[in-house]
Amino acid sequence: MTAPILYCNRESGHSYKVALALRLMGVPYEQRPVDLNLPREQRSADFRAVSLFGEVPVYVDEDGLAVCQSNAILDYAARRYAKLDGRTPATRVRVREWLAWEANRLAMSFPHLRFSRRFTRADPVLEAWWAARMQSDFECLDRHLQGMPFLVGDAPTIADISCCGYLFWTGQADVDLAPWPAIIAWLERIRSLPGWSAPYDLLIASPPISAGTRT
Ligand SMILES: N[C@@H](CCC(=O)N[C@@H](CS)C(=O)NCC(=O)O)C(=O)O
Repeated sequence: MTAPILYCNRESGHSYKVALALRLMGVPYEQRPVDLNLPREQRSADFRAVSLFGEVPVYVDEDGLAVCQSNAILDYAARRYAKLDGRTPATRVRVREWLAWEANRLAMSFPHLRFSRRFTRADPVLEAWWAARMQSDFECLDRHLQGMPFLVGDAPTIADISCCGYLFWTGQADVDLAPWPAIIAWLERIRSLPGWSAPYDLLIASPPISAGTRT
């Protein structure tokens, strides 16, 4: 058995989700940065060998099993380490519903808007579409969090970790969270969890995103 490895990038909120979950679970592992400026076929051979889709994050566990896709990794880690999961079959189902929602909704709006505004500008029509979709996603999240400390009840789960992954970077996209106070309060609760660390404190240095890079 060897220490698990997380292939990641410092500007990737999907990588941050996994790094944060492992930190909160107390799982020791090694981070290996991936240069996202390079075409996929030029990325390191060890990364290409484990990355089914050519993207970060990829987690390689103690037994050498490689798991791709941030939410699949969160699901795997919650089961393997028996942490940050629902306590009953019904709540574990709720947790996975949020993972699927995040992948289809949240991950398709704000991360793209942030990448466009911070790194490589996309077509304004696309930006407008992401911004509109983000509004609707943030409204859904905010509505759900009103009167509920975490997405699935009283304790944090991988659902929270998945959905918060990019939201500590709203300032980078000039998005003000003021219209969504329940999200602000929820992020504050996540920040207060023992072991919480901000994205740039948790993820090791990677080659900076170059002008023109698209992900
Ligand atoms: N659905 C994937 C998305 C992963 C993703 O978009 N990764 C980006 C960085 S955040 C990436 O590796 N981009 C580089 C590339 O596609 O070549 C997940 O949840 O892990």
